[in-house]
Amino acid sequence: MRVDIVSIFPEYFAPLDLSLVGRARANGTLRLVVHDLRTWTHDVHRTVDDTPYGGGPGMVMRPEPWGAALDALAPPEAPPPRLLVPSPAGVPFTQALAHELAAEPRLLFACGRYEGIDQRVLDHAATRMPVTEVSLGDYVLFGGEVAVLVILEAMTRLLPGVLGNAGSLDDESHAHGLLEAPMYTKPATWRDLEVPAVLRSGDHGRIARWRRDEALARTGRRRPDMLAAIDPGSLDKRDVTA
Ligand code: 6GU
Repeated sequence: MRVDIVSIFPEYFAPLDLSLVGRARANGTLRLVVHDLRTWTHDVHRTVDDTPYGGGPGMVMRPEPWGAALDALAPPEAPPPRLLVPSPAGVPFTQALAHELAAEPRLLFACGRYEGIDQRVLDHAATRMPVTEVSLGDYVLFGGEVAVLVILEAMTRLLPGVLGNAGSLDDESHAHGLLEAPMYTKPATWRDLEVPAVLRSGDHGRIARWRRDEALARTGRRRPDMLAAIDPGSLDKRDVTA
């Protein structure tokens, strides 16, 4: 997959050289290029923002540098990328959206700062390519850079060949609309705390049943919204949701 990122803080993306995202880049699974928005400014101050029409606090990103950046990175004659714009006003980022993005051939992230990007940039881009404004959750960040790190990490681990044990995608939290059951490793006793005996029983049927019950109970306690959204047809009669 090819990914371009445009930001006024390209240094924010240094962590993308580390860990499994770094390995996906090194082996070519993920072709990622970070661009400085100020490349597309032409004044001596390399201005990217201005005061909002209609008044109000803060600054808005001017359309000209963004227009030039998108023209350069998504030229009208080439197959368009999917444009992602992190914003607290976007649609919620979910595991389902991460799967969607992992299946795209090309993504382009436009990181806004301040009060956001002049809306005409997104309206114009939408005449050329699919545009999705995406939010991490109900809180406000200074800008989209950290959101892009989060989105890329969630997406990269879904790319074919990135996870050594692809089975780990199967049980994890959010894979089936439930939170994952607690996990344990050796030693069996630590500071007088025991690993649940069922997990040491070798009885794979009982273990699966225990994990399913724990996942349901934990989801009910922590995320009643997720439990309420489960298709009742996906529950079986042994499922207890206490
Ligand atoms: Cl994607 N961007 C910003 N600036 N703030 C956010 C966000 C994104 N998601 C939650 N808060």
